[in-house]
Amino acid sequence: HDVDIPTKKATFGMGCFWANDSLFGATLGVIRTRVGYSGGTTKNPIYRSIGDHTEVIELDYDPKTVTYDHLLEMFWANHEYGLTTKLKRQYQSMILYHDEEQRLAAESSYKKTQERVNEPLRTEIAPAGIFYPAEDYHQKYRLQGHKDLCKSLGLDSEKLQTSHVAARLNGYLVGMGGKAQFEKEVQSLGLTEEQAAYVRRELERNEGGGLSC
Ligand code: MHO
Repeated sequence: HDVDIPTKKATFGMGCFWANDSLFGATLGVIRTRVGYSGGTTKNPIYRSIGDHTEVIELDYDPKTVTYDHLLEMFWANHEYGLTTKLKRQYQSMILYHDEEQRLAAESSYKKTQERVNEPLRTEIAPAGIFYPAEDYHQKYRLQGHKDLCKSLGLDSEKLQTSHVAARLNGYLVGMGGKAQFEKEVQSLGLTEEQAAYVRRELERNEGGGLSC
């Protein structure tokens, strides 16, 4: 691990996991991200044979910097969960909790959201079970579109799931997090001048553009 502080896990299904990887990767307090399949019962799912699993994102977050409640707010604000949209199981809205505290917070945020939107929600709340990491090419998907940058960062299969800087850049490159936050922490990311300039340019080009999949 390139950032070694105590973290907790959070797991969410919020549609296509590429977008959520970028959204949370640029969120302060999120240390590492990885995408995968969970929430089902079939063995060893892969992208082309996902079984009854769902695309989810797994976060390692620093609870001193970002609260689970804040992550839940981001969950509700950034995907489809109402009855009006018919979703495949692959894109099921889902909160997989890791302890009792997360379960209570998830259930209470669900109630609040239901009162606000005043329609039944499709969101499933369940204990986190086995998480199957997705194939390498799905990890930090937006970052991997920048081959030279990836090469210069020395990202291997393991680092695609454990690198803090990879999580951050995967967000910044598509405009998540924003320029002000990037400038505040760019020193601590350990980038070369050239890498920083490249990311800054992409960030400026994409900021405000929103997420797409
Ligand atoms: N539209 C994309 C979705 C990818 S996703 C990780 C595709 O069909 O490839 O579900």
